Amino acid sequence: MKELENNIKKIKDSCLKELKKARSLESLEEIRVAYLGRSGALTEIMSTLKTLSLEQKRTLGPDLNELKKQLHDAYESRVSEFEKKNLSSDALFDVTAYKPHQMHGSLHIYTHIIEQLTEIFISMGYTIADGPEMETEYYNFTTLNIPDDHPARDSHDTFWLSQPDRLLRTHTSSVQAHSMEQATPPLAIFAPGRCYRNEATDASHDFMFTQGEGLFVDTNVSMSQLLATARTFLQHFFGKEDLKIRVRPGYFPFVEPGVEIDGSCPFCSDGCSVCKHTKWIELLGAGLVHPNVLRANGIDPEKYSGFAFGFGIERLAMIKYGINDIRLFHSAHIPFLQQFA
Ligand code: FA5
Repeated sequence: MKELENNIKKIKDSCLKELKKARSLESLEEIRVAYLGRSGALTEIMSTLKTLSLEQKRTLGPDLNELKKQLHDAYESRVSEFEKKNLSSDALFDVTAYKPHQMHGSLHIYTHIIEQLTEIFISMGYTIADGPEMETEYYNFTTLNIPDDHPARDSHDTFWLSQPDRLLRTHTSSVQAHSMEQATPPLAIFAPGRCYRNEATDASHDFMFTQGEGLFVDTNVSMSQLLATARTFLQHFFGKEDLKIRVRPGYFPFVEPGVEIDGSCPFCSDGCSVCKHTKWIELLGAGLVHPNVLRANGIDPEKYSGFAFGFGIERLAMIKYGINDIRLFHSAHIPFLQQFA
């Protein structure tokens, strides 16, 4: 009898303790089954009552019934605590709540600019091309008539990767060879994309920036076609029909002759701060595709010729929108970005 009473006390204490410690409705249910369920500890003890004497039954019977009720009440009260808690967290979530100054996401200026550029080139019959940002020396330099020992390699401040013969492309001119490999002339591609140079950053230089590259290869391609294309593109981009261009000699190993193309300042006719009072702004590097580049990509330079041009996309956007620091582009500076929403 004494042992039975001890067991009953143990069951009571451990059940109440476990109910108190329970952290979920699931564990409460497990405790209920373990003590009050059909083969639970308390139920089993109750079933031994029948083996006791009448007098013992009279003493223990009501006690066990009282304990059963007590444990059941303790269980119910913990369940309702959990239910209340869940209800109150649901109540905090009001799907109809309206937050008056909610911030809206918007397209990034890169997306806007690249869309503008691609639309212009598509309207001129160009295809949009893409190439890898992690390049080989071959596509970034060698096939572009920049052999191993060429000094132009130094001017590109290359990020070399730890994998052999892998680098982050320094310009989108690397897409030229990929495109020529995939198609036979005539071909007209425009390739916008990210480039990397291991340079100190300042208001007009970044270590990561974007360029746009144009390439046109056909029979009898001439400098006048290049200039007409450049002018048409710049007039559309700046929304200025009377924008003029001027050409200066320039050197890029993959074009011959090479030129730098300036545009007349889209904001003034007699000098302003944008053009540094010169009335002209440097906009594109360009030229006729070097015969070595055509040859390296399986195109006969006796039969075909081409032109190529390239420019910094941020620099064009900075001129168009009066942005004074290139680092703002990937600064995640919300007030800056919202201006282009
Ligand atoms: C080139 O990269 C040539 N591939 C362009 C080209 C293509 C010439 C086809 C001829 C024919 P350059 O190194 O000058 O050229 O870079 C072109 C433009 O990229 C620059 O005028 C500038 O607008 C932009 N650019 C270059 N370096 C940076 C930099 N660190 N940060 C931001 N923009 C840059």
